[in-house]
Amino acid sequence: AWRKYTPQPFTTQEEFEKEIIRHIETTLARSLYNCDEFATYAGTALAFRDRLVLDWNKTQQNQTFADQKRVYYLSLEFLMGRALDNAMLNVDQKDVATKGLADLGFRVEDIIKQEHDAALGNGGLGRLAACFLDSLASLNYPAWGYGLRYRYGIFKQEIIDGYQVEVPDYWLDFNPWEFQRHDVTVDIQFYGHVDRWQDEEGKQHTEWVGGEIVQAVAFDVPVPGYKTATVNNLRLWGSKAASGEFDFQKFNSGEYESSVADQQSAETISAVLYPNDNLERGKELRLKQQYFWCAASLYDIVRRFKKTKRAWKDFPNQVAIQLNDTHPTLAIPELQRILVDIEGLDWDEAWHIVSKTFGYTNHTVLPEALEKWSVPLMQHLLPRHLQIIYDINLQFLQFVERTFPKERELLSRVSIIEESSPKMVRMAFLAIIGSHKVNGVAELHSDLIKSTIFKDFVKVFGPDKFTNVTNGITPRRWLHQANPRLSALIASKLGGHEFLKDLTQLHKLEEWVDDKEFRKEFREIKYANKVRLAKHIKESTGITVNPAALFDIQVKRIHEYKRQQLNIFGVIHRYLQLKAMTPEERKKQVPRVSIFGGKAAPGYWMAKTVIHLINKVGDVINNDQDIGDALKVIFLEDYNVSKAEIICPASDISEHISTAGTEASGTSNMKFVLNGGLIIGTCDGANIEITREIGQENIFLFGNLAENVDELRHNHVYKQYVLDESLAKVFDTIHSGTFGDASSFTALLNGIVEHGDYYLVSDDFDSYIKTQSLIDETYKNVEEWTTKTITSVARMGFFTADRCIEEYADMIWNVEPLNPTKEK
Ligand code: 26Q
Repeated sequence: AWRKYTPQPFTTQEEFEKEIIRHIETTLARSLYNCDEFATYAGTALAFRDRLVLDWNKTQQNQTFADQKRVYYLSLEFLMGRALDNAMLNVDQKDVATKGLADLGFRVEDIIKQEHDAALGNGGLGRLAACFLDSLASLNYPAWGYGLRYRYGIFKQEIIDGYQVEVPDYWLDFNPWEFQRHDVTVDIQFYGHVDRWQDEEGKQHTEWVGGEIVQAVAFDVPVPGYKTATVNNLRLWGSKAASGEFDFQKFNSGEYESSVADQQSAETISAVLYPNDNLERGKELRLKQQYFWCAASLYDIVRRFKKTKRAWKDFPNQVAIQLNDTHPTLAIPELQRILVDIEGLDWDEAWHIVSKTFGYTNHTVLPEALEKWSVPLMQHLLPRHLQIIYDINLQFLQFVERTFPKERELLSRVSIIEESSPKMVRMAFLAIIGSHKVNGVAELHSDLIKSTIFKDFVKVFGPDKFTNVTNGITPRRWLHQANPRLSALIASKLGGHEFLKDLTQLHKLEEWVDDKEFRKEFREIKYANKVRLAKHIKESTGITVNPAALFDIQVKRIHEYKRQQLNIFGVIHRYLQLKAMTPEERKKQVPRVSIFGGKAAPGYWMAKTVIHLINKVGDVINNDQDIGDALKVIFLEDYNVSKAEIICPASDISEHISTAGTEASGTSNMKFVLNGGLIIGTCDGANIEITREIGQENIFLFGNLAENVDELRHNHVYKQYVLDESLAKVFDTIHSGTFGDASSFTALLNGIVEHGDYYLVSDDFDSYIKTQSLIDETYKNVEEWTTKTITSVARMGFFTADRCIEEYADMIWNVEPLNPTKEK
């Protein structure tokens, strides 16, 4: 029996103020007379943390007591952003905090800004994990996240002379949101060798004897749900030297330096997030990170299961483990090793348990992003796991051979081991074989993986093993927190904020689409959000932009497949057209601000060239007296979650223009539309489903379709190709040195003109600029634009992460929510 929960409030504003002051004076030992914004942030965070912690403890106790199936979400990335604003809103006490802080002489926005983003991720995959945690808690699922506690998150990006410069992101100076669990540690081994022996009864035993031991220490982060007492746990593992006999002896025997070096080498494992997004690069330390985190998490999960004293065959009824991409795939051979080598189960029994426990989510079809590890490296670092992988493969290939006896080539195609030199372990194949369900993240993507990279596995396992769960976003952070005025306006029409927990209710907004007052307020909110972004642009770049201009935004990791180059070529084309006009004609054009943001992987030279080009083009256009407000080009440095919260509510148009078939889903497309912006996009990823939901009259689609990509690529290589005339003019302008030393950009242009234009920029250019003109025309009609944006918001209910989580829970995890109990 459970009662509906209303979060425990700070009874009064005075009580809240008292709590802040108590923390500042005692916990932080600071005098109120020199209490700056940072100390006030710290005091406020600690006051709210206190509110979460009691519910957190109770949730964990409740989940243990209920003893039902739990979900474990394994992700190497959790892009959480800031926690304080989210905590205030989830416990529904932001108004009290705002008033209390005002009373103490501070503005709540200034206090919230003091917090450092938790930036433990690269982009979409990491942010998806964070949205899922929010939904899991908000829907009361018993769920834990497991990740790594990186000392350095994704680097901070500075733009210096138009170039990206990476600065380390040390974020742990003061982090009130984590609790180190000194009592929760796991020793993790690496290297070493494998022993085999037979006992008296003739039973075979296998034991991996490690060479290096590193200790994993748990750091727990509370994850509050929205207006519920459920506070789930995100457990991040930090690495440190194991404090064994050995090190102690080393230390005492005068090998001080080498003992310190061991310490540092152990701490290196969780030191830094790899900054590649959609690219893998076979580095030993990355593999060490993966094993360290998988082994610690599984030890923890198995320990928790063993406390229930259930039989092993019950394991998959108690535990669902979701693999966020292939990064945690080693969890599969690790669980098999625990069950066979340590717990003494026979192979088949163990494998049955393993393959019922895991689910695998694929996030990419790009070949360069598919993880492969060299066999020699794995042999060296994880000798027992390599044996287990070979045994899994043997069993699997024997099964394939029995089922398809006539198809010899099929065996090498589906083998976990790629017969290259050196041999490679294909992690995606291992993940498929070791899981009971495999899902893609949008319909097109889920179809594509079935017909391309995993085609043979559909044949081997049948189509039911493969499914789709289209991504979603949490409306709490991406509407209520990022755009409080729009959230309040919607609430005023829908009878409160309930829609934030059932986003399909948004459809009722369509009843208001013709309401004059509503439309006016809706537009005013968009304008105010653009003013807020314009202010941020002024502060960070010194450039003044006109908030009445059309804000055209593309923010995401910089990658050739996402085609920021197409966007900037389009900007140059616009500039050339404006230059060719008379001042009178120019005045009649819709003024535009083209805004870019995003990080390039530090070793991704072409992506860095694109950033450089955007900045150089901006320098020229922004300082051209002829152009004035007609066109501005902005590169916002250090795009991250907290900046996205300012950016997403401020778009008129956002760009999601990947080569068709390359962007698995995209999630920022959803954030922009939910905040009343329209999209220019290709028929790719979730854009297709967004179109289906909001109506094709409300989205600006352009470009070639995924089904034609192969043929177009082929044509570039084997047929005479004439470059689109407008694009040729753009290239001539770059070549002429208009944007500085042209040689900086030759590789970028040659990739298109001479080397096959792999991402089909030239094929889509004409369609792109025509669609941009259509956008200008449409924007001139304020009423038409308003109708499109309101209608789109009303139809975005499908894209809540809550819907995703319910789909995972039903189709993949088979778990039920556990409603919180709360004593008054
Ligand atoms: C792999 C090996 C070694 C080092 C790094 C990596 C690595 C790291 C991050 C590989 C891939 C990633 C990130 C991928 C990613 O963010 N994919 C995005 O996932 C989103 C959520 O599903 C989708 O919306 C995007 O379309 C997809 O690009």
